[in-house]
Amino acid sequence: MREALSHDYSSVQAMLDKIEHGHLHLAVFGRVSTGKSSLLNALIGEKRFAASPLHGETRLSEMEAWKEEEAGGVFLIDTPGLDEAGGEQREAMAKEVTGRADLVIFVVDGDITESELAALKTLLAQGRPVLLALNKSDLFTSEQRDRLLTVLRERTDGLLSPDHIIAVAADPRPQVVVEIDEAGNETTTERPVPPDVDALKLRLWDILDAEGKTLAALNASLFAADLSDQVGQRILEARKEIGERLVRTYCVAKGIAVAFNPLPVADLFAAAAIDVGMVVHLSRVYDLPLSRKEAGSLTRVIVAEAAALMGTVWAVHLVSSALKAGTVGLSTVVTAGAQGAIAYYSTYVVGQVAGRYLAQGKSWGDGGPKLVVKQILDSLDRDTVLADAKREIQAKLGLR
Ligand SMILES: Nc1nc2c(ncn2[C@@H]2O[C@H](COP(=O)(O)OP(=O)(O)OP(=O)(O)O)[C@@H](O)[C@H]2O)c(=O)[nH]1
Ligand SMILES: [Mg+2]
Repeated sequence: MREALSHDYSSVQAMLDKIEHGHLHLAVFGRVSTGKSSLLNALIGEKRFAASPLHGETRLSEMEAWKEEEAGGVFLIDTPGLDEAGGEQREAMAKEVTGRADLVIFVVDGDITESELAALKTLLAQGRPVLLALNKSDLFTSEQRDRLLTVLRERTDGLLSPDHIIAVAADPRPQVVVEIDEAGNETTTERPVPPDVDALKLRLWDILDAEGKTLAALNASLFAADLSDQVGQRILEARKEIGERLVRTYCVAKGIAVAFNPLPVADLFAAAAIDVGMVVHLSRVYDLPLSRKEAGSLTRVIVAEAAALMGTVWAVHLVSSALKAGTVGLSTVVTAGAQGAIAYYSTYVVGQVAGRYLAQGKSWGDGGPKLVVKQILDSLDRDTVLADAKREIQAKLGLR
């Protein structure tokens, strides 16, 4: 049983390690001046790579040392623009880039040329996923853009799946606003237009998901920004799913620890330590790390609110603790099982409430902790959770 539990713990640990230290390498590739450097900047929301209207901004001389920047566990690789000439060098570059990257974004700013198509084939031949980004889409009308996308999809038919071809605007031209005041004076101002790379990010996430690389991507800064958009929603769902798995692992561990701990006082003690450990881990899943002390205070707040709201269950817990202390033999086993299930339930509640608090960006919302705890308790079917608890604990014990 101990081994089975420690196995669960180490798989949780491995999951967290991947979230924290998992590395992802993402490269851009394409003709000169299509906006490769700009696209990387747009993805991470920071100007890390030099971009300019001059052709060949990212120089060929940098080829040996391609510019690589780390941004929260994701490594972005900027490459010099391809020339129309130089087929051999292009081949070599394409091979090298796929050797280093988990995923390549091929950037074009119009129809794809024969030499670009050749380079794309070389990239694909290395077996790495490739996305084709049609950049500078702000320079086209929506009809032109759609027509270009269709042409690109036709030309890459059989090479790329149509949904791997996406229109973006890494660095759109500012909007020119002309204002005329009462006196008839004209003033023109330029209003910056934000980059449009969300569709690309969504597709990136899908590919990483399909490759089993979402854990490594979870805290990568290109997915961490702006939780209000569609991408953020997907990331949040992934966090919730992982959080749920983590909470269940802790619930079983606590159920068993409590069921087998001979001293009721120690039961409650061990129980609290397990809950706090769970909250610390959960906070890392949400990339909002809490110290043990902070996790301890959070757990205390939740337990206090929950205890106030579900007095009877806690009473049962305590009664059962008392029973266990005062009797020996068979009754210990019987009450221990029930107690374990209740311990599981209480940890489940703590996990759900802490998860909600973290998912809301470390906030209780307007109703405070009381309302969140109440909503969680109302949403949980106690009998189902208790039945899950018994089944999962028994399954674990059966492994002995
Ligand atoms: N209108 C428009 N211009 C863009 C967009 N993205 C990039 N540009 C411009 O295109 C020019 C080239 O951008 P870079 O990011 O330097 O292109 P690059 O592919 O890295 O160029 P090299 O490193 O020289 O191969 C710059 O002037 C950018 O401002 C876009 O979405 N719309
Ligand atoms: Mg560049």
